[in-house]
Amino acid sequence: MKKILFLTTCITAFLCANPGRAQVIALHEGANDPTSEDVTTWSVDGSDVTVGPVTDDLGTGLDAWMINDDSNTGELSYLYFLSPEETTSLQEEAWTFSVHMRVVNVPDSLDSGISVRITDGQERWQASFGSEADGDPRVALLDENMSTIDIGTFDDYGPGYHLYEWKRAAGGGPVDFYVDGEEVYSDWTGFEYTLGYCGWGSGSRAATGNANYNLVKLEIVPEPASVVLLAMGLLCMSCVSRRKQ
Ligand SMILES: [Ca+2]
Ligand SMILES: [Ca+2]
Repeated sequence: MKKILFLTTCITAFLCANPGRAQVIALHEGANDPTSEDVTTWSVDGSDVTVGPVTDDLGTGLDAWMINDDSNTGELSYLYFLSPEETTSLQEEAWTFSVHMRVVNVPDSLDSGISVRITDGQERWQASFGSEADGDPRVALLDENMSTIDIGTFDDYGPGYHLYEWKRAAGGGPVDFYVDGEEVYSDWTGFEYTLGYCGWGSGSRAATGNANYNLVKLEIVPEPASVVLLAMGLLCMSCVSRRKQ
């Protein structure tokens, strides 16, 4: 029984010290050039778009990487292609894809001039961004038929940086979409797609858009539930064992 109690104590202590240990799969940070970052080397897809570092953007203290598609001929995105193991992880485990960015032009028509997408080799969840005249962001998600989902407006959100998050629970299923920590669209089914990757930038030659990306991060977020259940089970066993003595 002492061994079980010791194990339970160790697991509980570990959980307290490591709540939800995450595994980062892809990362862009600040004004780093995406083609030469520490964690992830992003590949460039496209051309004829102005890109470059931005420091202390609007005096916010935030650094970013600018992707300014201002032509009807150019398009450029940064892509990270998942390994087979990472693709399987995205299909089976819980993950979050986070993008902290601002739409620069006001207003900016809502189209694929600013496009962010994530796929798990089976489904693709794609969002496009624009802005209203007063700077509030505009967001469009594509459904399983590649039609635009109306997720409402973001009045009073204002110009500047916002955190957009794609969150999926373990075991597959739909994605929930968050803006600044608030769940704004639930049970999002993406469209069928067989390549595993995440990408951000301009996804259209015809469309235009300018965005500054402070953060792009894809991470596996282990759900602590299974470990908690194990700890609880061990705790129960130790209690039963104690009663028997
Ligand atoms: Ca374009
Ligand atoms: Ca646009």
